Amino acid sequence: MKKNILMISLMILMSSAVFAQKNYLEESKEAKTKRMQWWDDATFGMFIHWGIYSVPAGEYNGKGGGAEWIMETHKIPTAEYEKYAAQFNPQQFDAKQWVEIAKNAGVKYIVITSKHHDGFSMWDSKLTKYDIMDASPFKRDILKELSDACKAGGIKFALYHSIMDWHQPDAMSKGSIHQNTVNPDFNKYREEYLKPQLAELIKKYDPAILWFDGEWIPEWTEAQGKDLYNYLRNIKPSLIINNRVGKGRDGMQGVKKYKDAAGDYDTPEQEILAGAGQDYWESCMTINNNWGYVKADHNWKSSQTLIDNLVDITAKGGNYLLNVGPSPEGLIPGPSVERLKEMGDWLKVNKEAIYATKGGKTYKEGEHIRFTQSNNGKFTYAIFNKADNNELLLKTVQPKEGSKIYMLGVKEPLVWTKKGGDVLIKLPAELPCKYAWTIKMM
Ligand code: H79
Repeated sequence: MKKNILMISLMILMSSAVFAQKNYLEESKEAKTKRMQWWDDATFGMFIHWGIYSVPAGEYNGKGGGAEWIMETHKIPTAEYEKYAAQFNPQQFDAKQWVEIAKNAGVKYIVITSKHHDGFSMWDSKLTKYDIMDASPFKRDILKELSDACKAGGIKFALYHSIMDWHQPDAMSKGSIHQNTVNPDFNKYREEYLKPQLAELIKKYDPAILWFDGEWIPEWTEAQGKDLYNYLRNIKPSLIINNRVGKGRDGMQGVKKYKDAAGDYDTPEQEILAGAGQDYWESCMTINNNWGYVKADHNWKSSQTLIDNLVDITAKGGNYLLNVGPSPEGLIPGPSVERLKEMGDWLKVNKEAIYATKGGKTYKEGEHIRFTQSNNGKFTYAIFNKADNNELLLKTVQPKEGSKIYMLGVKEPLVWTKKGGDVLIKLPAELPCKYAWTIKMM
């Protein structure tokens, strides 16, 4: 009898140890909504692609091509590529300045590369010598400096991390040219390198988001993605994780291929969804042609395009993750800074129509008008980027009978009249900003 009780209590003890790992894949909708709230309200983030690939800056042996992919583009042998680590010495890196730039842009979160596909770790990892502290002369904890500056500046700090790794022998994917082992053991890489490195990152830098990439290699499976998702949220329950943790991404459009795919949000890359998204989603886009720093890339998007993108994405219920690629000296390129500043100036006037808003079913009218709604549903915002004859004609969304309507950044209410079934709004003689303007109505 006594023996039986002992056995039963032992079994209960063992099973509770097993179930101490919570299954976050079965999170309720309410819990997810709560966890995602800050992210949903943030709307605008800054992506930073920075690593030792900024040293070659898009050129190898006199030939152009490749940025953060340069190792693959030019089939650079591992031993040769490693030499860039010894040259990476960004003396002008100033985390506070980067955060200032982000804040002036109106950015609410930063996602920086802790490790890209090249496998170089941008922090002092106990698991490798191929990292910024052991292999570079810089000897500074970049991620700590940046995460501290973010915390001080009220900006969320997040990390991009590549599952694919061209440097770890056990991670060598089928068909990879960076084959430096005979029998790669992917499970070993996963259990003894990838997961412990991520645990290290969470412990040291407390990221709000983990942004995975490089999940398309054949060794990575949806089951491994779900396992990783759960592993990470058990370490930090409030963590937000993108959909590239698993295999659910459907091409560059980045939306879920199947319903129970792992990850909290979809990740269209270099494109914006054609209509309002069904799930949480974020468009990541470059500000010129490349993610990583490329000396010869001067193809900067105009401030008009960047603001139009932000408005379009917001109206469709998504977030905009806009990238910068800092130089090997540690500077965010001037043309990026200028454009970000223009966005920030625009947001100072129009922020109410962007942050903490919902995209609507009616998210646009024609090519020049987009609609957003305040989270509480009280206000509708019509954002337009073409102001002809000092008037605006609205056909689809109308103000409440007898209500006052305003332009953000202008004190006096605007005069409006019904014209047939449409609404004609007289615009102020002087507009409060460049690029696009917002009508606020009930
Ligand atoms: O980090 C930046 C790029 O280096 C990285 N993602 C951004 C954020 C990137 N990696 N690859 N690509 C961009 C393009 C790769 C596309 C493909 Fe595919 C991978 C084509 C086939 C495999 C996309 C994913 C389409 C199918 C799976």
